[in-house]
Amino acid sequence: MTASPVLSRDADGVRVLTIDRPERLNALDRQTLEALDVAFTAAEDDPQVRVVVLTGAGPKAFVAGADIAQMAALTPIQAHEFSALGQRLMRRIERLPKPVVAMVNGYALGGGLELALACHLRIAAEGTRLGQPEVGLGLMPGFGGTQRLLRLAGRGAALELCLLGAPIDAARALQLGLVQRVVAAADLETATMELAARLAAAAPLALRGILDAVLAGGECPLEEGLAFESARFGLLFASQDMREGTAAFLEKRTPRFGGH
Ligand code: DAK
Repeated sequence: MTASPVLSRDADGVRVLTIDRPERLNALDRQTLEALDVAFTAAEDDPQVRVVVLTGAGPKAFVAGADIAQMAALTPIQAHEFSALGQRLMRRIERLPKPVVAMVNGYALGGGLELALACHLRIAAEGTRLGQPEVGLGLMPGFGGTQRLLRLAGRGAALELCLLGAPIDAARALQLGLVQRVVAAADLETATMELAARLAAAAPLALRGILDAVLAGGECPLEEGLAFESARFGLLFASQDMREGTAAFLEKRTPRFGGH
């Protein structure tokens, strides 16, 4: 049996998934996309998992893109299937009812940036370079990059990144809102795990409501988004965690959320 290209470890409600192809700068081949799909499905199904952190093995790259060597040999039908597999994975991540944090530890290019953009939050190391260089290969983003860049950073930034294909540095990515935080490479893991621990201690049903409402709001008119938010807000009043959170505030103590 060959080893999975995705490593998984758990720590206090946080599942850390590591794409483990450092010799290929963690490029996404079919096997890796399939393994990620399995890993995210398992994380969703496991009630012990409250937060997922996604990263790449080695010091150089988060993910340097789709695997160009594998992609170059695809027929149009296979390319369509490859794109569908990738897009399904990105959608699964984006729709995961638990926060997913991308720990971007180096190059996030092409499919790698698209993967990071599908996560809910991104924290990047200084020195990271992010971009959509597909145009240089005679291609265009195929895992949702045009759409998620547009929604996150606006039309100008999406067109700049995709049309020119030139990578940007972490500081510019922060300025564009593509990443939420930039830290020194040596501090990346600690900073990410602190963020993840904070999310793991929060009320899971409240997080889920927020994730669902923000995602839905990006895809529908304001009136529908507001109605969705009200419905989900009301639903939280049926949760024990809402009772616990408000009681803890009034009793001046730290709440303990059980996810019910
Ligand atoms: N795929 C395959 N191998 C890769 C790779 C990639 N994306 N990126 C790097 N590698 C391999 C290199 O070939 C090299 O292998 P060896 O030569 O050692 O055998 C090894 O990883 C180390 O890389 P380098 O030697 O190149 O390392 P450097 O530090 O010199 O350069 C680099 C790092 C990131 C600047 C460079 O490796 C690079 O430019 N990599 C390619 C980046 C890129 O163009 N990424 C975008 C890929 S295209 C679609 C669906 C999805 C997509 C498209 C269509 N549909 C089917 C519709 C998505 C496309 C993409 O993501």
